[in-house]
Amino acid sequence: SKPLLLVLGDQLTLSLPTLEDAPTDAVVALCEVKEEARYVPHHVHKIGLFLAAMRHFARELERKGFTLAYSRLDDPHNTHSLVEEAERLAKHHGCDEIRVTRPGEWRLWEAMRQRQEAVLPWRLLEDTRFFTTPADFADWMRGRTQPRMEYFYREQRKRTGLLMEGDEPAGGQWNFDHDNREPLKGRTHFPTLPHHHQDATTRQALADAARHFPEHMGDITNFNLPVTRRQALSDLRHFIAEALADFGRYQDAISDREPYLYHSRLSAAMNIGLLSPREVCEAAERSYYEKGAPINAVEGFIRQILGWREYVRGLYWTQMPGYKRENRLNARRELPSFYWDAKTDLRCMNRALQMTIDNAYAHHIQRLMITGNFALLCGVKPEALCDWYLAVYADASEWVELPNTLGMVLHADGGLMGSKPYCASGKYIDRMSDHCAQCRYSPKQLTGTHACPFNSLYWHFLERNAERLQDNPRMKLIYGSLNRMSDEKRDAIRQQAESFLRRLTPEKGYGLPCHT
Ligand code: FAD
Ligand code: DLZ
Repeated sequence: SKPLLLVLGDQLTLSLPTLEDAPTDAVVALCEVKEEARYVPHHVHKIGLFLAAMRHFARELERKGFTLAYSRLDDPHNTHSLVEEAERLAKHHGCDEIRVTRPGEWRLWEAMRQRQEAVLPWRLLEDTRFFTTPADFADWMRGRTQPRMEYFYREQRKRTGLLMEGDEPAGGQWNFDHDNREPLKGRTHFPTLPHHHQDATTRQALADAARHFPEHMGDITNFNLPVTRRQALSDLRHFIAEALADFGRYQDAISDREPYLYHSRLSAAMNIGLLSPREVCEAAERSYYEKGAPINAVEGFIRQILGWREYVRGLYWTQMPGYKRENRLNARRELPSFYWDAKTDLRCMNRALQMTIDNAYAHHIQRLMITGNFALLCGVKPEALCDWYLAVYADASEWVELPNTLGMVLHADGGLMGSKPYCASGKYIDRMSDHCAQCRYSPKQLTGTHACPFNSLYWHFLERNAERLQDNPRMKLIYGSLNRMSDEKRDAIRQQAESFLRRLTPEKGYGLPCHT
């Protein structure tokens, strides 16, 4: 047979199953299509990243001797749909089947499965670039009524041998999270990211992204993501040498000025295939054994990749398609319009949103405890928030975005991602960041014109969801505090929160920026 080997924009890995054992007459296809940039309005950095990385990867494939069919956005015959484009190219090149590795999103997997015998056979291959397959995860899930990441992670450590000394975890503990909660307390110097050279291919790809999608979030001129394996490896080396040692202790810290702190910013490169999660974990492990990097940092970092990243992917593939429709806290509110333009006088929200607009990046605690927490407290509906997270971050693909947003942030999945919601008041934000000193609201006040809105929203959220949450053993203490409040105090908080919620302007239309 003569196959068309379809490589998707987030499958830019030479060892991809699609490319294995390719017959000499096989044609490798990469397709730039507008549908993938528009099904949610992706940040222009994200589109630029995909276009640039796909074009560089195509060159590498040609250098390796593959025959290539490459559809550009400007090609007049481009159908602008991945499935249709693959079928068009297959027909054009006389191929008799299409092979593709499992895509990162259910919608494409389903579309491909439905086409299996329609025009010509589609052969779907398992993605081997993760530590576990969906089938491995389904085995682990079997019989568990309350799956927890921590237990999955320990098995992953044993299975891979990462940070294992015989049967024991390195450093004598599985998890060093209690050492990883320090605020920055006056630290002002942080590692600066490598600046990546932009060659003609990259410059053209970025220009094409900006020209085709001018209404999307972001300004392409400050793009600095790695678009080749070489650039991604340079980011990895930089992280290991400059930031890993402090990754642990400042993992939960938030800064008013600095977007990256001691985070790796490797997610986009890993998600599109430029780096393998295994080599990233192994690089961190080597730094522990050979360079004396602290165990709390190395274990914390490896847990994010070997634990969380695999866990969310396993949940995604075992729970879809029903997972996307979950809304256990019955949240109905539209997304506030300032998620698209950062025009809000809440300092922490303004900074997290502006950094997102500037870099198509926010670190985990900004995503979870600032923009996510705010949406949770306000009762924003899952589909609106999930579409936003999917659109604005360069690393966003539904397999990883959805469980984090719908599950971890909105607690809409009945507790698969977390045994309690990550809800917090202004007090938490004040403890972990330096935003509040520069904000017009005070985290110390609960009601009144200067009170931090997170405070009244926090209690309002707990009151609104009491029926669902108050029997959760991890929420008992906080519901005890709520129940001890006087009726007058509860009324005042309710009024404060409801007046704030009434003033929120919903985003206009589906996902697109509301500025005109
Ligand atoms: P680091 O802090 O340096 O962490 C190292 C690596 O660990 C990351 O690169 C990532 O691969 C992995 N990781 C860390 N936390 C998680 C997690 N919760 N789930 C999965 N992997 C994790 N991550 C994405 O890759 N794509 C997304 O679309 C995405 N959406 C998110 C949405 C929300 C609401 C939240 C709360 C988190 C989301 N995350 C997502 C997880 C996490 O925030 C990002 O992986 C991280 O911020 C990327 O930055 P980094 O590479 O500097 O990470
Ligand atoms: C995100 C994205 C964008 C913006 N553009 C393309 C594209 O033109 N061609 C392509 O193959 N992939 C693109 N992607 C990534 C896909 O959306 C991704 O492969 C699926 O979401 C599955 O993970």
